[in-house]
Amino acid sequence: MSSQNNPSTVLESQAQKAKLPPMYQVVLLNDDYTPMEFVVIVLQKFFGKGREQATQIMLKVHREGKGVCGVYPKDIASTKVEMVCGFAKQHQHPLQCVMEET
Ligand code: TYC
Repeated sequence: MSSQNNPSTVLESQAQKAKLPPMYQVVLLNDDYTPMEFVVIVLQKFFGKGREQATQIMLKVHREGKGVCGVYPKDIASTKVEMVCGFAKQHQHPLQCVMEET
């Protein structure tokens, strides 16, 4: 039997073709005014990071200009961006957060 006619092969090839949804990085941008401690709190509160990892990500953003907080499907990434921007605004910090397709 050719592989084309074998039903299990047909199912397998369809499974291989099934596309994963596009994923988005949520990225924090550096600025000169947002306190370091506030950024650490944001990484813990919205991205589930521990204090140590949150501090490392914050320092990377501070030194390199930006850093990845997490990778999510589009609607989750978009919600995180809105929540972080809203939280920063409430506290009158200029912290910026954006999403980028991976
Ligand atoms: N650069 C800020 C400062 O010196 C700290 C900071 C880090 C701000 C990360 C934003 O995403 C950021 N207070």
